[in-house]
Parts: sequence; structure tokens; C-alpha cells
Amino acid sequence: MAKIIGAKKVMTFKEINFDGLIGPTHNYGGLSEGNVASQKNIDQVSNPKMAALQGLQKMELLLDEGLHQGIFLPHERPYLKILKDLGYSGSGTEIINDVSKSNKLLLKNIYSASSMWAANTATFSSKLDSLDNKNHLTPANLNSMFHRSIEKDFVTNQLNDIFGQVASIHQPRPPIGAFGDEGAANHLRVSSSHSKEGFQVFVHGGSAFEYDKLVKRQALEISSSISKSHKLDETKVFFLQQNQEAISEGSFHNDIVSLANENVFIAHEKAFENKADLNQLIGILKANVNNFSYLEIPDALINLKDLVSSYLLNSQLVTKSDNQMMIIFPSEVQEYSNCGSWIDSLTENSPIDSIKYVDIRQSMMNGGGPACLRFRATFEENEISKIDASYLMDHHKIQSIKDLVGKHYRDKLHPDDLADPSLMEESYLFLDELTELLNLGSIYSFQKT
Ligand code: SUG
Repeated sequence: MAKIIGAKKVMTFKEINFDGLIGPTHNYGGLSEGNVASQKNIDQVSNPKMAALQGLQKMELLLDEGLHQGIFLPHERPYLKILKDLGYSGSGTEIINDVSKSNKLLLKNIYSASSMWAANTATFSSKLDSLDNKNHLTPANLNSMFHRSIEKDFVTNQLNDIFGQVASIHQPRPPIGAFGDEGAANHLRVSSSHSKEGFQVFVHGGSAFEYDKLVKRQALEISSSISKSHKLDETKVFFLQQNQEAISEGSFHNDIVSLANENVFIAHEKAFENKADLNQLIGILKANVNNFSYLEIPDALINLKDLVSSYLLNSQLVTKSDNQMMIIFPSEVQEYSNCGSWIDSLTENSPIDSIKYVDIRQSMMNGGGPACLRFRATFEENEISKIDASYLMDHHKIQSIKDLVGKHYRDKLHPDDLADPSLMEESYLFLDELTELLNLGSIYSFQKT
């Protein structure tokens, strides 16, 4: 019998974004050293309701543009488990009363809604890039800041629940000293398209073995270990060091000074420490990636200070379902004329087709722009159908979450209010009703006791 030779199956990969739903305890605690906005806005009054609605509106924009959109749930805050581990005991109210008297800073830390910045959730590698042909995910240990380091256990559980059928989920890297990992915020993938194998750029602050006063959140050793355990093809993996001046000016993550999507790579002139390493990388990408487009922002046009306060490059560059590229800027960039002149020529000078602006001011005031609020992955359509659908959004679900936010969230919150035990009750009630709305059962520890 004659052999029937079918056409080679073309795999099409689509982008999916998971945003961190902004939790009811969003506040300006001033917890992140090296993060200019967090330090500047310490002890301002936040509006958690507006924050969550702004985040949900950004998700709606992506849905409207035909992209897949999911959410990560807010974490259980206050996180009493940590306080119990530290020796506090009694009822929730007793514990909150005790810690608010003895250690206000600890109270702020266990109340932080920082899990909203989903770019720091994990590092993702596509099966197209892994030698074992599997998708890989490593939850970030977020070891540099106490309030963020307490995210990793719940993150690991959520990643297993959401992506367990489509990816190998690794354990976070051990939380030792300077061996920090801040996830996808320090990782770029450049490829001819989402459906083609890509080049990986891991960006780090330096070696964990080199002591420095500067807070360097991503250690070279961690980036390298992720590359190994994700079984990436070493010939296509690059490690670039963040420019130390950029870190000291407030670029605590690389996604504040550079970004990439498919064949587009944009960086500030001072994003990376070593120009020779960067030039070598650009040469390789030019030679191997179809229509590769590198755009460098000169310091003379937009200096680091303006770049960091506008968050121009913390924008979300996405490929829509019609394969057109869209960039989503935080509305703050419109206050900077130098950013405006650069944006004006963007669609002519690059493969980017359209530009949008979002108002996410509540998150921005803590140093979280459009790119910080989302975790991005690429999957084949049949894999997307294996992602736990409870976490996937449509307009109807977003409206129901908005209604729940409207019912439970405060519109004013000062860090002093964290001492009020009724905030704990309100927060847990919201999370409980949210898990009911999404049919998730009991996933928080307060639901299990
Ligand atoms: O880790 N802010 C976050 C902002 C994270 C931004 N993420 C990316 N660039 N991908 C951080 O510094 C501030 C919390 C406070 O001060 O209350 C905070 O954690």
C-alpha cells in the first residue's frame, strides 16, 4: 500500500497573559528599597477598589483585542501563617493586635498585596526552546524583599493548579542570601515568531557571591540554574548584566529598561553593563531572527530618570490574534514630551502596529506598570484548552469580579489602617467569595481551618 505523506503539521503558538488580580489590602507601605515609586509614595492613602478596577480594565482591553487572558488570585493577606511561624499565637484578631503594637513594619509586610505584579511570579520556557520538548515553569523565590519572599508557596500551588497539565513546574530556587530570583521580569525571549524557536536573554544584577550595597534582585547563578533545569539549548542562551547605574536610578528589574516580543527588542542605551556583550547578542539575533528589529533609546533623548519615572519601557508589547503587534503604555508617559516624540515615530520605525494607553495609576504608585502586572506565556491552542479554565477570563467573569470588588473593597486605605482587624475579615470574606465565584473550592489556609 502506498504511503500517504501528509503535509508537515504547522504548530501555531498563541500568547496568553495572566494578570495578578489586585487584592483588597493594596497599600503604600514603602517596602521596596531601590524602587523609586514605592519609596516616594510611602504612607500615601491608596484606593484598593480603584486599583483592582484599573487592573481589570487592562485585562478587558486585551480580551477586546482577541488575546487570551487569565488571572492569578490575590494571596491571603494578612498572611497569619508567617506570623504563627514567627511565634505569634491566638485568634486572628489577637495576632493582628499583637503585631500592630510590637512591629508595625512586620505588619505591613504580611499585609502587602504585592502578588499583583505577576511578571515576578515565575520564569516560563516554551517547549519550542527546551531540548526535552516540554514547557517549563520555575516560581520565583523573590528572596530580596521579605514582603515578596512570602509569595512563593501560594504561587507554586497556583502554577500547579493552572498549568499542571501543560508544563513541568519546578520548585522555587532555594531562598539563600543573595540568590534572588524575580522571574520573567528579568528574562527576554526573541524569536521570528511565537511559533518558532527563540533566543533567551537572562538579565541579572551580578553574581550572588559579590557583595554590594546596591540591591541586586536577580543573581546570575539563579538565571543560569533556571536555564539548565529548563533544558534550554545553551547555544541560544545569553546572560546580560544590568547596568549598575540603571539599578541605582531605580531599574530594580530589567523590564523597566528593556523589553522584547517576537522579533522586536527595545532597550535603553544604559540598560546593560557591558556594551560588547550586547553588541555580540544583537549581531547573532540579526543573523538568525527574521526581520529582527532592535530599537535603542538614546540617553540624550530620554535619560534614566525620565525612563524610570515614566515607565515607558514597562509597557506591554503583545502579538494579537490577527498577528499585529500592539504596545500598551501606562498613561503617565503622556506627561513626558521626550517619551511622546519617541512614541510618535514608533509605528513607522518598527513592526509595532498600534498603540494604547492604560490608567493603572494605583499600581504605578508602587512601581508596577503594565508589564509588571502580567505574566506571559505562549502555548499551542490545544494546550490552552488544558489550562484550568477557572482562571481564564471572559467579559462576563470580569464583570462578576468587578461587582465583587465593588461590594468588598475599601476606597481609602492608609498603612495605619492595617492595624484594624476588620480589614482582615473583609479581605478573607472577599477571597472566600472569589473562590466561590470561580468554583475553586478551598485554596486559602484560612478556608481550611
Ligand atoms: O517588587 N513593588 C514591587 C513592584 C514590582 C514591579 N515589577 C516589575 N518590574 N516586574 C516591587 O518592588 C512595593 C510595595 C510597597 O512598597 O508597599 C512593591 O513591592
